[in-house]
Formats: sequence, C-alpha cells, structure tokens
Amino acid sequence: MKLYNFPWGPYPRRLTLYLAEKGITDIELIEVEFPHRPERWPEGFLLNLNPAHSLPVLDTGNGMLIGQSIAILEYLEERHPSPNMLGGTLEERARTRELMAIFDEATSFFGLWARHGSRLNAERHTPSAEAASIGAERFASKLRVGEAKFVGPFVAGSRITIADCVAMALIEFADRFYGVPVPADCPKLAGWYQRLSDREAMRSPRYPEEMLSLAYGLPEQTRIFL
Ligand SMILES: N[C@@H](CCC(=O)N[C@@H](CS)C(=O)NCC(=O)O)C(=O)O
Repeated sequence: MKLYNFPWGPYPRRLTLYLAEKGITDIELIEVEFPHRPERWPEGFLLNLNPAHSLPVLDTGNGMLIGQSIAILEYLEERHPSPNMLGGTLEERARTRELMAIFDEATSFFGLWARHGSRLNAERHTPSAEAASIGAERFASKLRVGEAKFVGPFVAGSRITIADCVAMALIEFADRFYGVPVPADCPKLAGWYQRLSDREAMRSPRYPEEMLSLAYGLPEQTRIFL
C-alpha cells in the first residue's frame, strides 16, 4: 500500500497520527508538497488518480485508490482490526463515528475561517470578513458539541479511536499553526488536548517557517476571539 500525504495538513495529519498510534509501518509514505501544484506533477500522477487532487489518497495495492481521510481510516481499521481503534460494541462504534463527524464538520468550518480570514491564504482565496466570521462561529459551535458529547478519557470513551485522530489533527492545527486555542468554555477538550500532546505518537509536526509566520495569529488578523 502507498499513502500520498503531506505531514502537517489537518486532513493528512489524521492519517499520520493514526498510523503512529496503531503502529502500522508497512505502508509506503509518499510525501507531496503543499500547496499542491498538480500542473507540475508528472502526467498520470495524483491528478489522474484523484480528480479533486486533495490529500490524503491511499493506493491499496490491489487496484483501488481511496480519497477522503475518513474512508481511508475506516478501510485501514478494517484491514488492521487490532489494536481496536473504532470501538468494541455497536454502540461504541456509533459513538466513535458520531464524534468523528462532529470534528470533521468543525474542520470544514475552521477551513472557512482560515481560508477567507488569514493573510496566508489571501492569494489563493478571496478575503472575506463575512465568510471568516461564519466559519469561526460555526467552528466554535461544533467544538461545543464535541465538548458536550465528549466521553473521556478519550473523546469517544475509554480507548483511543480514530475520532481522537480526527479531533487532534484539527485542535493541534488550529492551536499551533494558526494560534487559535481551545475555547475557554471547552475545558474537557482542553484537558484532553494537553494529555494527548504528551503521547509519543502525537508529537507536533514541524510547520514550514515561512507559512507559519504568516498563519500564526488568526484571531488577531480577523479580530475574532473565541
Ligand atoms: N474531505 C477531504 C479533505 C481533504 C483536503 O481538503 N485536503 C487538503 C489538504 S489538508 C488538500 O489537499 N487541499 C488541496 C489544495 O489546497 O490544493 C478528506 O477528508 O480527505
């Protein structure tokens, strides 16, 4: 199997965290630069493999390419059921998927805030105070749903699951890359984030310095403080 990825983006990072937690080492990692420049990729490379040219993409090695990080996480979980990172019972698995969906939605809304509000993205996406404000407001409200549904000690219960990987990839990206801390009214998430940051597999990635210096301080840049 081959995983096309880049190390620090919020969607690709879900996979990096998952593989490290799970201890899967037999997948070839193919690092792709960011921002992606599909026009520079060799013909027949990722552009043809995945028309949306978004990452991650998994080449299963048996003729199938899977885009969408959650589909990849679930596929790998079925291929490698042990240690179990989905849940033991029907109810546990439903809870994991519920939490995963909440943090996936939160990631989309965070993207809206960052894309239209950050000076980092001003050339690639039209700046819009209105879009940034809707993104920030919806991002915060999704985190509050995550806080209310948080089970503990991990987001979906007593074991670490793929929902933790999805949530961690977002919270860490917001905090370390854009300087957006966990909102003060989400103390369970804040405590969980602190605990998980200490895990070997969850060590923060290195962000490209030039991009980090433009990105960091999204609340100040948009004058939106959660
Ligand atoms: N829903 C997709 C989203 C993937 C996505 O948007 N990935 C970003 C990187 S974090 C990307 O590849 N963007 C393409 C670009 O900006 O050129 C997933 O879960 O895999």
